[in-house]
Order: sequence, then structure tokens, then C-alpha cells
Amino acid sequence: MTGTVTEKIIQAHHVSGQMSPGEEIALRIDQTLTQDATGTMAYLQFEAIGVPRVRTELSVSYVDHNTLQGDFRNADDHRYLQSVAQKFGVIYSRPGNGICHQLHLERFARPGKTLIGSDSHTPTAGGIGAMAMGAGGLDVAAAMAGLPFRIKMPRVMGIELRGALQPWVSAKDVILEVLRRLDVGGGIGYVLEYFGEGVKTLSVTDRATITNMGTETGATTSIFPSDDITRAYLEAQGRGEEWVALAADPDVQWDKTMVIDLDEVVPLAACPHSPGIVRPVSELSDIQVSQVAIGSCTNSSLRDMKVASALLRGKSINNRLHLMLNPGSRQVVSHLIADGDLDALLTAGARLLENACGACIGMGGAPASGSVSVRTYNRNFPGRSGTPDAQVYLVSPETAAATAVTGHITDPRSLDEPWVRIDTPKKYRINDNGFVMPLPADQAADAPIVRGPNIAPLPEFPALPEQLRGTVLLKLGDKITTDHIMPAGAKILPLRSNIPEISKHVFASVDPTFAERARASSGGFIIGGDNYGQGSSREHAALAPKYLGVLAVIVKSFARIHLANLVNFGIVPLTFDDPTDYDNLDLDDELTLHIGDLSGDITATNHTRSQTLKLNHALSQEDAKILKSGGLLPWIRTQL
Ligand code: MIC
Ligand code: SF4
Repeated sequence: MTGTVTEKIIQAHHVSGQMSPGEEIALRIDQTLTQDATGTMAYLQFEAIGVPRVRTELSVSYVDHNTLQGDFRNADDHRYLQSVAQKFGVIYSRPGNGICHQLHLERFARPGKTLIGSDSHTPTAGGIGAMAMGAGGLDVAAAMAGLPFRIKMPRVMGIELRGALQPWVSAKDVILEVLRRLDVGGGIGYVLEYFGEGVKTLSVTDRATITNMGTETGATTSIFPSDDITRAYLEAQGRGEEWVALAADPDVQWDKTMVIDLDEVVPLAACPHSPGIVRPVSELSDIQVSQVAIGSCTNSSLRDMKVASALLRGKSINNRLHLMLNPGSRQVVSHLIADGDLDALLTAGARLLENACGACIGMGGAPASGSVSVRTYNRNFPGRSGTPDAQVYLVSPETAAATAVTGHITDPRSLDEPWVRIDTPKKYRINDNGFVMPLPADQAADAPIVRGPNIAPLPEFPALPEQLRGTVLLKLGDKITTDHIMPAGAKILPLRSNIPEISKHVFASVDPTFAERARASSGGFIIGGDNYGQGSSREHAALAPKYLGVLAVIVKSFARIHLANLVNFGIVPLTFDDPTDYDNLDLDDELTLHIGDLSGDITATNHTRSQTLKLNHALSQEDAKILKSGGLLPWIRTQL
């Protein structure tokens, strides 16, 4: 086989479709992962598909997003997840075991394998050379049932890394440099594949930081080659036999290239309120900080925690702020304890939180009103922290730790500390008792599925008619994120398995009257700008609006996972043929969309303005059939 790593993995898993950029292809999926906030829906859907046992090589159900167990609802979700995992052949990762992406990298991800996960940061496993993609929960349920995963054949952007990083500059700064150049949306339609001499200077967890946050560019995924460093990492995790070598061929033709001189990368920060607004940390040093957070699936590896401990050892955090740590896994914590780093961090004044998503998804740790929070996380969308007017900056662990010492945003190089090299352990401390293995197939058939009262049945939606009639319920601008559409946080996450309840919060931060107006209308439309639906894979951002009566979303362009989720739940995703027509639609306009069977011209009659507009879609024939039948679940039932 020739080509890029991406092409080699795609070829080895290709089921159907023409492998030319933009064409729909179907891929065999080896591994799946889910997390609790998207997992309850995914397993309800898996149950509805009706297959008795997962048909993947490996499926894991992680509990990491909402671990508060603030009342029965969350605890019931966990019990449900454990019971379905046991029955259907899925490994269950208990709350407190760690963050799904860090754990998957440590214990399960394999070079050359395909992985889809109901979480947009699933590409973290690209750091080990897996082709790992985020997807809606229903797509993951379908993959667990053995159905192939459909994507548009990506283009491959070769990112050549040259040289080596300077002291106190790290992998997070590399991905921030990529985001500085591409912005959010600049990776849409591409896999970002790294190559070149500089790759050898990065550990697997460094690579995983880069592939994790590649999601913010909108890329289909990001991937590194699998080399001797990958082999050493797998051996250190007791999984040496899972290693295979993978590299792009030397004469390969990339669809696009980018060169990054690692020596020239400086400490960077993504400024409020987008991961794409990137500036050198040295230009931000006047900014006073009230909170620092180190952790999340982007930067919670052992190296990241240890570099923070190296900078904080023997010092005290600044009085103006508090410092939170959410390590990626028990393995990481176990090393931090054994090596004395945890003591150094706590003595310096850090506050240790659970090994979970925590403040990254607004589960506690909300900053004070109008204050500045400096985080090693990957998203700083407005309101995501839980405080609408907080200013969140995204940085490396080095910059976060330096900032915790001084109280203002600080370039770690300015502290003049002797640089400490953090080596990957030869052997990691392995303890898999945070995982519960599934029941053997012969015992699983009679195993009960335990459901609590908050787990509502899946709503069912009818097939779509030829014409959709309704009003414009909301008109939005560019870069609307799924955090705008379906907010998360401690109040709303417990409702993830209850669509009637969670739908009351759709667009709550944008227009608190939306849910009620949508429910009262007899159908409606949402108008938006570019990159609509960027961010999370949460299918609730499609399912809940559908439940409220949203019929179609008409925008300038869509983010990949959200577009797929709209199709999966029968909301028609349309784009303007002429983007200036965006100005010809307003709130409360009465529209009829003539969609037919979605194979011919689509027009919208605006009755309020007596105008007709032409609309487009980028749907494959299969997508069109799925949509017309009311969504993926009814469609799968007809196929199986
Ligand atoms: C996120 O980082 O936005 C989340 C929370 O992990 C989401 C998943 C979710 O909404 O449950 C994601 O990235 O897909
Ligand atoms: Fe969890 Fe945050 Fe990572 Fe999403 S981005 S998986 S919320 S740690």
C-alpha cells in the first residue's frame, strides 16, 4: 500500500464508496468509545437497533463527564450504563477512573485501527497512530451493531514538523500554532497528518495533545505515524505486542502542506472566546488572573502534570488566584503520588479534583463574574465555563503553572527557572481495576438492564413530507457552537437521558424564549452563518431541537459532526445557494421549503416577503434516504 498514513488506514478499512476527496465512503470500525453524557442515548439507540452483542473488536463505555451523582438521575445513568455494558459486551470504566481519551490512549488505542467515539475529542488516539473520529451517539451505536461508518473521503494536510521545541514550550503550543494559522473551521474536510524529523522529538502523549485539539480546526481527525516512540509507549503500557509501524511513504503527494519549525514556536494562548484567537503569551502579561486549571483530555498526561509540579515545587501559588488540577487518569495520579509530585503540587496550594472532565464542561469550577481563568483545556466558547462573562484563556501546562505562581498571564520562560526534562516512564503503573469487564456471552442474555425514572424512552419521529412549512424561529451569526445550541454544565448534564426535559434548555443562553416558542409553533427553521454546530459531538444539539419542532437548519456552512447528527435525527441541513440570501430571511418569516425527495432543486418560498430562494445541500443519496425516512434509527430498522 502506498500513500499517507490516513490513506493506508482508510484503504484497509474501506467497505464502499469512491475514495476521492469529498465522496462518501463507508469504513469498518474496529473500536468504539462512549462517555456518560452521550452514552446513555447511544446505548438506548443500540438497544433499539436490537443486536444482542457488540460486533466491534472493542467497545468501551467511560464515565467521566458528569460524575457528581448530585441526585438519583446521574447515579441512575451510571447504573444503566454499567448494566448495558455488562450485557452487550462493552468494557465499563467507572466514575473516577479517568477521562475517556487519556484512558483510551493508555489502555486500548492501537496504531492502524479505526475508532469512533461519541465525543469530539476522540482524535486524541491519533497520537498513537489510530484513525480516531468523533461521531454522534447514534453513529457509534450503529458501529457497535457492526454497521460501517460513513464519512466524506477527507483530503490530507501534511504538517511537517522540523527541529525541536525550546525549553518551556510544549505540544499545546504546537497545536495553538496550528490553530493560529487555520482558525476554527480551517481544517474542515481534512485529516491533519503530522510527519517530518520533529515528530521524533514528541512523546505519544505530546502527540495526543496535538491530535486532541486538532478537533477545534474542524478537521475530520488528526494523526501521527506509529514509530519507535509509539512502540516504547505501548511497551511501557504492557501492550508492546499491539504495535505496528505506520508511516507516510516518502514520495507521497499531500493535498495541502504546512511546515512548523518547532524551534520557533513560542508559548501561545487562545484568547476569549474562541480556540482560534491565538496570541503569544508574552503579549498578555498585563492580564490579572483569578483561576488556573491544569488538566482535561488535552493536557492531563503524566508529563503535563509533572511539568506543572516541576515549576511549582517549593513555591506558593499567588494569593489572587486558586489552582485546580484534574488529572487524566488513576495511572497519572498513581505516578504523581509515587514520585512525590502530588505533594509538591498540593504544598504549593493546588486543589486536587477528581480524574474527570470537571470544570472543562462546567461541572464545578465556574470562574467569578467577569474574571479571568487560564486553563490547559481545549475550548473557551462563551459561557462554557459556567460564567457568561468570564474570560477564558487556553494555554500549555507550563504557561498555566507559571501564571499560578505570578498571578498574571506569564510566559514560563520569563521565570528563568532551570529547564527540567520529563521522561516517559519505562514502565507505567498499570492497574485496571477501574474497568469492569463485560459478562461472557452465555451469561449475558439473562442479565437485566437497570433503568431509573429519569431515563426517558427515545422519541420517535415520522418520515418527512415533500414540503416543510413553518416560521423562522431564530436567526444567528457565524461560528455557533453546540454549547450555544445545547448547553452543558452541572444543571443540564443530568438531563442527557431525558429529551423532553433537556429540550427546555435549547438555545437557553442565546434566547431563553426559544424552547417555548419552538414548542408552540407548528414547525420552524433556524438560520445561521458559517461553521454552524462547531464543537461537541452531542447529538442532543440535533435531537432536542427536533423534539421542539425544528424542521430544517439553513446556514452558510456546517461543522462535520453536527451535520451528521442533523441527518441522523431528521432535521434537514441546508445551505444558501447565494450566501447573500442570508439577509433575505428574518425572524418570524413564514416559509415553505420544497424539498421533494432531496434529489432535485430545493427552494424556499418566503411568504412574508413574497420571495423565492434557492437552497443547497451536500447530502449523499443515502443521507437523503435516511432523512426522508425520519432519521437513522428508522432507516437502520429497515436495513437490518
Ligand atoms: C465537549 O468537550 O464539548 C464534550 C462535552 O466532551 C462533548 C461531548 C458532550 O457534549 O457530551 C464533545 O466534545 O463531543
Ligand atoms: Fe471532557 Fe473537556 Fe475533554 Fe470534552 S474537552 S472530553 S469535556 S475533558
